[in-house]
Amino acid sequence: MTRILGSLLLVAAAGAVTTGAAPVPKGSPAATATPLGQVIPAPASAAPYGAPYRLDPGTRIGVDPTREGRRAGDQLAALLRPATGYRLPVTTHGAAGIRLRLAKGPYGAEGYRLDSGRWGVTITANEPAGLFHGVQTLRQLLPAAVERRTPQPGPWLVAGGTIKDAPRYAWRGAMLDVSRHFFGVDEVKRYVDRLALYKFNKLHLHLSDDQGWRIAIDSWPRLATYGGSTEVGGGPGGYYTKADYREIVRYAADRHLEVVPEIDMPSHTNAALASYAELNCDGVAPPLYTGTDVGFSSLCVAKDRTYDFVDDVVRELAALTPGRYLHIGGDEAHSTSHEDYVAFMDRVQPIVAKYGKTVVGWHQLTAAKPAPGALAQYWGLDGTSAAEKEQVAAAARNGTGLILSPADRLYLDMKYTKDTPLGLAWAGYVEVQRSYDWDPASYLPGAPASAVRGVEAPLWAETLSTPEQQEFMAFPRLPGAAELGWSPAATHDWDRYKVRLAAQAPRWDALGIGFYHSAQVPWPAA
Ligand code: TNX
Repeated sequence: MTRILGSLLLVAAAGAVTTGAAPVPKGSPAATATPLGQVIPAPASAAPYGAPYRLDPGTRIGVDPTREGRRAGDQLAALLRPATGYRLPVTTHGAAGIRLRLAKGPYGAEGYRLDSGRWGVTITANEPAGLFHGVQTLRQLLPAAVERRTPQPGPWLVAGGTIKDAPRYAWRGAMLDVSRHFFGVDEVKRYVDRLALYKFNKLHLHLSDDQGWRIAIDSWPRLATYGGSTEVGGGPGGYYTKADYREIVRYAADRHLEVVPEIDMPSHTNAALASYAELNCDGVAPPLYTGTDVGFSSLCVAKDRTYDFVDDVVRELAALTPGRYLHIGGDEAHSTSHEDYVAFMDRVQPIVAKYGKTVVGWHQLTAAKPAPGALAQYWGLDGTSAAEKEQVAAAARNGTGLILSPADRLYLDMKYTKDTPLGLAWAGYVEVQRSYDWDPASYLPGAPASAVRGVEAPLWAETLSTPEQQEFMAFPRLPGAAELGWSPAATHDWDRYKVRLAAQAPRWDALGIGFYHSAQVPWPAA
């Protein structure tokens, strides 16, 4: 009821705005501001009141006189200039319609407060990350046309009121599989742009698998030059030079995403085994692999040389990684005995620690002894055996943190329905409601809610080879993952969520995102 009243007030107020610019025509749909809470992920609280702010050609962006303050202002200006056509100077003094302020308050490391009214919009945060997330909220409060890169008519209204917002979880991840098919630097940046809009803060890159090794390692150069030379289906593959990789890390960091690199071990290693015969127990390099089977390859657990290799790779990768985490895979080691698996993880986890990083592993790591502080990424599904779930839950009770990526909820490579032209279906079909409608805190029986560090949506690429295909599988499920990671449990409600989700469609159109038009979502008429 309050929500409806709020929107009515906004509509009324929008018609009455007089800022000196041309009057807003009454009844024109563009003349009403997006309701304050109509954002994904849902903010922790949104209290609409008063008149909206209207950007005009004289709007200035006021920032703190610090490097970080200026950078946040420059990013906002770059976002708004093309569609508004306004100059939007970024200034450290004098009046400004939009203010970005770094100031101590109850916002946490990533939270922010947004105040808006006829007088302007102010976003306040403790940290630059909070300002950035607040800017993403402001972006979604503006009309979808703001995403276009050519001048649009406006008007540019921001509903009046106050949003106080902070994330539920510290880990809000998305994973790209760049191994099964290779995606270049620009393609990764494009996905990062999508993630930033929804307040994700981790970009997990699956950098090695049977079909391709994608990161240059100076001490083992053939990993990339040979091991990276193909992909599923036999295409040319590719790899990131260290300069490429640093560019991805920088681009992500500018958008407050931390890159989590993964080298999957001891299985999923055919590309490495093919590149160096000495890594094989029998000393014979297998051919490169371009199929889609899993679990057939293994590093030679008994050979010391294997750990020289792991040490070199982890050392070079850690040096490229400003973030705290390094993912060592550990899934589907079907051709490694349990004893060998445990022995391998006992030797590899200390190497990660030696180079100053914290281990993340797929949840099979809990069959070994996870290192202190390690995180396990759970990718089971409803049908996973009770024993396997309990193994993970027991580790969680023992202090291992959990990242939840249930395959039948958050695997973005699962088909939506039987008719989806792309993707796999081993975890079933995952429609939009199924993907969204669960609670991370109570998801895994026997795991304490406090063990859950957050959620992550992986996008495996056996069937995906273009950004358009990635986006079709990611949208509209990716924003749901973002909301599970960010929004308080109290805001979780499919019937309301689907309305907010539908309202994103014009924004995706403006951004050139081709999404799956799920029949579960009340999309606006085209
Ligand atoms: C399982 S999830 C895998 C991947 C596949 C994916 C396909 C996980 C840790 N392993 O190797 O690409 O399924 O959906």
